[in-house]
Amino acid sequence: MDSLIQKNYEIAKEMYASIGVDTDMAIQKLKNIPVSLHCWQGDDVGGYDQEGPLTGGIQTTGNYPGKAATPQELMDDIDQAASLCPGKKKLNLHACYAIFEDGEHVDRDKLEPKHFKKWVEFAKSRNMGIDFNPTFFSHPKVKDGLTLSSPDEETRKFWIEHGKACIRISQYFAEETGIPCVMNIWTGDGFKDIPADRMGPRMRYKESIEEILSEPFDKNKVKPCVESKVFGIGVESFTSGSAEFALTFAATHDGCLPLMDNGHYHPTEVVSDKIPALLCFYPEIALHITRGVRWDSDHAVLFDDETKEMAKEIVRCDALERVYMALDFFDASINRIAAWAVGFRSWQKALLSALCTPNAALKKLQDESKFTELMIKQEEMKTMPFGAVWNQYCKECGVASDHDLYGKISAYETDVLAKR
Ligand SMILES: [Mn+2]
Repeated sequence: MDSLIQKNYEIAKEMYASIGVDTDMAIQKLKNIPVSLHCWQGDDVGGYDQEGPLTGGIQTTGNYPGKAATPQELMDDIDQAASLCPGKKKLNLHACYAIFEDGEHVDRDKLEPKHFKKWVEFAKSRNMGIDFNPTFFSHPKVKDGLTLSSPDEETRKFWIEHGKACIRISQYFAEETGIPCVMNIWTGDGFKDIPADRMGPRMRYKESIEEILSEPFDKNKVKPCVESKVFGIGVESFTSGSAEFALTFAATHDGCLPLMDNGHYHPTEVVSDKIPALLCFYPEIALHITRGVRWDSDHAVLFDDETKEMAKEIVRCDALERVYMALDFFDASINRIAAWAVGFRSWQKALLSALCTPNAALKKLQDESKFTELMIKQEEMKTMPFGAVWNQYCKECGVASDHDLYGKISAYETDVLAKR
């Protein structure tokens, strides 16, 4: 198989060279681009700090056996998933994944770096940076579906303190790993039915985030983001953190980045088109890469047209250093390791495919209004031997080919997951 991959790659390399693409360079480049792997695919967004249901208008569907039930199981599963993913990884944690020891337990407003020490050890020994997310859901102090935009002062205060604690923890992650920590603020705050006041909750949300960001931090180490959402389950009519709210907040607050999750827009909107629009104004932006099916269903990312288009925009805008890329999905209806691996690999494929595209030549055709030629050239790209380049990349990274992926996942399921 190895010699077949090599032979195929040599031919593919020549074919790409004929259209001005250096596939060796594309492969080398992709090896150093970090993509954040989200811990919450492994246990259906469960976490360890409370026993209640998943709230915040999000839902994990399915009950595939073998879910990670402890921090150790989750770490083992992340290791297994990472071993199947080519390329550079970062670890993405939610605050609800705090690891308490010796019977200690603190509420979310009192979280400290020490509660994430084990995760830091895990990440450091694997040369991974850490991204972080305050958890503004799945908690008894979410009052009537509201947190940072609640009219109840005590509720709002609690969640502000949680946000501030998370800034301190993010700074700790950056200092320990030597890699900046992207800290994303998202709440499911909103209303099921038509509100009588839309501005009130948004003003409170704005002031709450401002209070969180008043916690001192080093802007080179902590990258706070605001993530918007159009609706959630039980939050169909209004969200405090709408697209306009989040974008404008980031635009008007120094050091704050907008974060776009491609499951968080009306189904016919595409984030690929929003990426270059934001890059005209923001020095840096952040992404949550997912696959929504009719709604924010958080299916595992596939190598589909919109995924490819998003990667193309990042690459052809020469913005790989300006876009923080993280995965965000949770499918419990399939093997969770497979969900992670297929999702991560699909995004890697999309990036590699974008790096194997003669972007400058295609742009030139557009600028010269040669639209017939542009259409034909863009169609030609679709049948180039990309699979051969992908197989070579996986081989160089020492991970399974697509052909061997299921066997590896199946073996881990038999040896580990089935015994839980
Ligand atoms: Mn998201």
